[in-house]
Amino acid sequence: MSEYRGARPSEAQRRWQDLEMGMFCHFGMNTFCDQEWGEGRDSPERFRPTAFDARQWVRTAKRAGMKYFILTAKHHDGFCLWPTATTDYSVAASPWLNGRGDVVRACADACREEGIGFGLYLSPWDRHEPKYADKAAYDDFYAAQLTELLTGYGPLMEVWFDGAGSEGRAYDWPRIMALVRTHQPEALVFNMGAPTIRWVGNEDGVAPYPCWNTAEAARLSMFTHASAGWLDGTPKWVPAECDVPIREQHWFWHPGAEDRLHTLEHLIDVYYRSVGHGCNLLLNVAPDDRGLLPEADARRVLELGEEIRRRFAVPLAQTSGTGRELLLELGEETTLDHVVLQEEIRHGERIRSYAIEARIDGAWRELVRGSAVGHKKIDAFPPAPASAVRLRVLEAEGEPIVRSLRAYDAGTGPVTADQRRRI
Ligand code: FUL
Repeated sequence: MSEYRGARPSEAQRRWQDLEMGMFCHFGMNTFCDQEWGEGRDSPERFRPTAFDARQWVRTAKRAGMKYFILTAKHHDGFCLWPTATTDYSVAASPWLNGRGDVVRACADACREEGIGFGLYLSPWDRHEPKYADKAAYDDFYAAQLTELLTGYGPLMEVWFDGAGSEGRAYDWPRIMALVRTHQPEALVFNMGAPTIRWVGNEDGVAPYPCWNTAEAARLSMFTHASAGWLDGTPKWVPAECDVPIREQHWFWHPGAEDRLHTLEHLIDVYYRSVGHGCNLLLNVAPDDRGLLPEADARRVLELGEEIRRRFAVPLAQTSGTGRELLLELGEETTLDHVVLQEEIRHGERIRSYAIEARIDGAWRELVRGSAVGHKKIDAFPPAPASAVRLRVLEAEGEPIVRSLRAYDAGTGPVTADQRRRI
């Protein structure tokens, strides 16, 4: 058998991959101006949430099964959600709490109380700051902002660098990465600089299949096919994160746009094609101008969590093991419609192709075939009455090490040909 020579995750990456689902939270000046990309000219006067409650955001995330929460501390419009010393374009200049509020602090506290991970998004592109035109001056400015965030709010689990608007612009990445390493060595770095996680390449929340954890590059933004500039020719373990807003193409809240709220069915499909393809899902649920998650959005994300639990909390049976074949006896013949596979990724992603078979009336029948497993692969198929399930690894690099093979009867009914194609 060949030896596994591929990449392996760091401890921090492994922990992050186990989190599987996070909530993205776009909140800021845009929330009050019915826009997605402010130009940085809206007055801080407009930032006035009337019932701000970050606990409601974070509790909802937690109840929905999200294990981390990422806030836009500064979006492209340059408005800072914390009272920064770097600019007066921040919450400190707003009427909210007489300028004494701090959205970043409120979210950090709520995440700590609820016991979920906290991450921050700090847009490199800044449409407000005049220094943006002067590369060296802006690099200092950005480093100062990042330092405030890295040092003032406790442990950060992820730092999100958004490439949008930065196409063709160079920042001082060695300095930025040194700051992250010094102040938050455990934080995962999203897609720019020296990333430890990568963008999946679309804003639909879905990963292609296979989506290997090992990659050399990722797309920088929706506005270019260029990679983020970290391509150095060496394949690395950089798992993908799939981000998507719960309202179609609205990262920020807009009045009267409830009709864009994705259906539960759509979100479940997104889950299968993100987490079910071994990636993390970062689902954006945007607070409204009261500073609360809208009731309908909160309800929908809770329904999603509930449905995921309903389908996958209790397996019919499970096993783990090494080698090319793994048998899972189900005892009595029972109906199954899903198999969930996980590799022990601390040893890398070794499986290259596999088949899942079911013992039906004493004979083995193939249910599905796949390639990548990695952190997780969810396979759904038409309900089959079986007395056992068998994993057959068809191709592998090194000895396959399966963390778990689980069979489920999720009662989802027949799977359409279209769903099968997309699995
Ligand atoms: C994009 C941004 O331009 C959007 O406004 C949003 O923040 C999304 C997550 O990333 O690149």
